Amino acid sequence: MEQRVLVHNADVAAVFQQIADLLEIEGNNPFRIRAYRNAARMLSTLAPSVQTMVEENRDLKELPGIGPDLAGKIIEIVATGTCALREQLRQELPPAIHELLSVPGLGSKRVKTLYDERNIQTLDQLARAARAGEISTIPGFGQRAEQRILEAVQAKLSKARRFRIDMAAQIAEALVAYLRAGEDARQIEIAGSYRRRQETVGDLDIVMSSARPIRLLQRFVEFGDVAQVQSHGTTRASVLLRQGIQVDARVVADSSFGAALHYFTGSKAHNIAVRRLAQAHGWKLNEYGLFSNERRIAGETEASVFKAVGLPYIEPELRENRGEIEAAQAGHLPKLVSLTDLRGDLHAHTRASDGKNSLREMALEAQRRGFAYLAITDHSQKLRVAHGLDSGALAKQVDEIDRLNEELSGIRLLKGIEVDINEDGTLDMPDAMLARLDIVIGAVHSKFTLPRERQTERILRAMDHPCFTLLAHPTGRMIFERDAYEVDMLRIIRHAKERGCFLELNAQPERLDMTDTYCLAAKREGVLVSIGSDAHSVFDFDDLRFGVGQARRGWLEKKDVLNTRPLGALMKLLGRTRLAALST
Ligand code: DGT
Ligand code: CA
Ligand code: CA
Repeated sequence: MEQRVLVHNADVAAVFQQIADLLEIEGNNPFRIRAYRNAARMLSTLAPSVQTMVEENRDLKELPGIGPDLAGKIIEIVATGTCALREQLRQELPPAIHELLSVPGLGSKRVKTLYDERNIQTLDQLARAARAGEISTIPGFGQRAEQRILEAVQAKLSKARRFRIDMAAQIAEALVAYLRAGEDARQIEIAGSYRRRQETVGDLDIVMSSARPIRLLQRFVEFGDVAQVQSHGTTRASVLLRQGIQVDARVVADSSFGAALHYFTGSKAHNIAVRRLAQAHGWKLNEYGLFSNERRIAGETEASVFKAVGLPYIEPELRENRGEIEAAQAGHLPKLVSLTDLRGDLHAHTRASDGKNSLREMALEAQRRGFAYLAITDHSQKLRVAHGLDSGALAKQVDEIDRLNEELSGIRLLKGIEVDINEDGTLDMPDAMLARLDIVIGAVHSKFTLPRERQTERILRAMDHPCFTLLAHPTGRMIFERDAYEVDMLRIIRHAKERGCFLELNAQPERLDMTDTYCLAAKREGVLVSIGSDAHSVFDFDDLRFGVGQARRGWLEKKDVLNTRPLGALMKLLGRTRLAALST
């Protein structure tokens, strides 16, 4: 049974208003524009529902100002939620220009002027022009208008912003601790993209159960970081924190907690797929539970919901409708790697290059954390900004590592380097020095703009070096700052397989490079992934958890991750690289 989607008169009015705006930006016939505006105004105050009128086959031309053309549009909007004309106009104009209309104080006339006079098409361009004082010089704008536009557009831009997982984690953890201290919450989980460990989140979604929801939500809106309370009811509330991130909170009864947690964890695509399974039984699944008619058959835990629709528990990181439902049905869900599976870390820096701590401090911290091994991989000399090591300095460090290894118990320091891959694919360190090391991490730190073919060849040639073990941050992307360089990752993954070397999943939250999909590709091709902290201080080992989150999104299991191996097995694998290279 199709559920009837409610289309309010205001929804139809909004489509007409937008058509009028877009026609006006385009400089269309004023009479036509006015017809849409008048119809929008009429609809926004009309008592009878046009949706009902359409369903009852009533004649829409009875309505004031509605001729055959607009009547047809209303029918189209009621049926589809939009209409062909609006979609066509959206395509003809610069794709982002309708965003400008959403800036308070900017009507279509002003947007058209900004477009005609200064070719402003996006919110970013508008903010830049306002900051540069270019708006106040346009007739009809003036300095006050410019200031108001700047403020409005900045507020808008910050709303559209996403936040890195590490920033979200800080806030989420503080908020959860604060809510727990209030003792009104029985269960608390941050759901949404955060729980699915996406590398960035749009907002935070918090799901709680409580017998005292009103007191709990009162405490929530009084959280110290709240800058603005956007809504505050008896079962839900939304706040904007001073960091610019929004938090949505919902409180349900314990009997609904699992269903609510599942619903608000998403992803939406996953939810839709699970709901379809429920519907196949004639059941209804929503945030309150799984229902057969009015009877709740599951919902207290997520596992109960999955079980009722015939599935084993599916980890949040897998819930993207990327095959997890089918894998669950077939009993082929991966057993995802966890932080405690990691036996050590293969990428760390010391004060010898650009790290903040000494070799000894890094070693002691790794020991304290129970690592079986830590690879010391400072930069090579080509990376001047990082005070990279030349062959002599590295030889000195290698001796120091030998001494420390004799002194320390329970942990083995591996001798390594994060060596620059030169433009021609050679490595920035003499072969004789590389041959003395346990691990050679190659990295691209320059010439990011080489054409795809050359960038790929550069990396493949580096992997051909018999000492090459591991490719650091394979695509070079920095979240929000720098795109990945152009490179053929599938060829690189396959070449790594051929050469017996490995790929890094760099755990720094600004990198998280490789992405989840590349992790999955590496797994499929049988290439082990090293989750490396790339620590530049003793605190950075904490970043490993973000790397593990990304690895889990990429379906990686313990066996797919290089640094889950005990020391002995690891050393064999690292040695095999060389043998594979030498045998070809
Ligand atoms: P974000 O915040 O953009 O990083 O991504 P999410 O996944 O956290 O999305 P959000 O905050 O809009 O909504 C949280 C979850 O709520 C989402 O993952 C799934 C669920 N949800 C939201 N809207 C819908 C919907 O229209 N249908 C269904 N089935 N689920 C929805
Ligand atoms: Ca969210
Ligand atoms: Ca949300």
